[in-house]
Amino acid sequence: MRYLLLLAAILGANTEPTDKSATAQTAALYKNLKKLATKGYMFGHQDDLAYGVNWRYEAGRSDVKEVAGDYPAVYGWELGGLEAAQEKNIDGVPFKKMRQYIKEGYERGGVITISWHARSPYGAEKGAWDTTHGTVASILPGGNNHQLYKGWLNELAKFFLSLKGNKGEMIPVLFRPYHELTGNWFWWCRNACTTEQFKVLWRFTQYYLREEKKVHNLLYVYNTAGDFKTKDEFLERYPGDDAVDVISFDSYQYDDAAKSDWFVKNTNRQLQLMGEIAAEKNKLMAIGETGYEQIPFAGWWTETLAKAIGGHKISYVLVWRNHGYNEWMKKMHYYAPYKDQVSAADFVKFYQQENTLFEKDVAKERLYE
Ligand code: BMA
Repeated sequence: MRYLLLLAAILGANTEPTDKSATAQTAALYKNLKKLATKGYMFGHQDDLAYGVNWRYEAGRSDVKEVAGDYPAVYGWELGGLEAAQEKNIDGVPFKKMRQYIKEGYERGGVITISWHARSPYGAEKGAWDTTHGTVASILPGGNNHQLYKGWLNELAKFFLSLKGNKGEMIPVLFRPYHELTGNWFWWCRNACTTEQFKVLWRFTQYYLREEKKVHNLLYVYNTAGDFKTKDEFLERYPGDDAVDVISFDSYQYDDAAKSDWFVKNTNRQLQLMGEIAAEKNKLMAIGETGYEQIPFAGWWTETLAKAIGGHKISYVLVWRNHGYNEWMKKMHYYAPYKDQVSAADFVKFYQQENTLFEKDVAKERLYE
């Protein structure tokens, strides 16, 4: 009996977020997401309420809703550009509108996650994709861009603190800074800074937002690229159990899903590895980003994605944005189906699966109470 109580105490102890001063709603969200992960996984979509393949900024619209009859459970938003006090983010979404969309999703009971493609102070053109200038070293304490970096964080803090629900409470956010950190394409990636520098960057950022700016409505999401092969690789730049609430990776389908089972097998294997880490550390886990651009395989949702996740207890999976035709890429760029898209019927089946959760499902859970 004594051992059982002890065990319960140890297991129970970890239903609190790492921020000991987290707002009541943020702490409730963390606790409820842990419970929810035993029942199923939430479906998320980047920029869902702002635009879709054939429309932009039309109130109430959502490609996901127009196919499945329900909004996604998780809404992804992107802050790139906010650090430079821009009015619109790198994908043209005005921050003013974004704030409103965040509030709408939250008030309906959905969950908000935010990424940040911050531009390097050296990379006027390449922005977040500038990997050659030692940006991280320059923005850490003692570096010549450190004051500038604090200015960026001031902008972020202002934004996070401005996210308020109808009762004036702060809206909780799953913040996923410095994502795909094991890759080689962003200035915070493995090829652009040392392991130690990365950890200091993470911990300084968190310290500054929490302690200096009093931002207490964030759960922190650690996010690697889809390239890790071992638990050690996944954890190489992990900044500490006291600094991370959710562990995750991003992984996309690049080969032909109709012919290849690589994505299913690889995602399965990675969820197995990440699942072991999540169990050891008692953390939530998620697929931060995924997708198959233009979803050319009609059965991708039930035949590929659902199978790739299998029985793994993830909190959510988020697919990337429905930009539509992208002038710069010279191709269609979208990851969720829209009305009459080739995978739309299969998406409805995916929606109907017992363990996929959309907004109506999570609204019932009252995640913030
Ligand atoms: C990428 C693409 C880009 C976009 C960036 C940040 O995957 O969608 O068009 O600018 O994400 O959202």
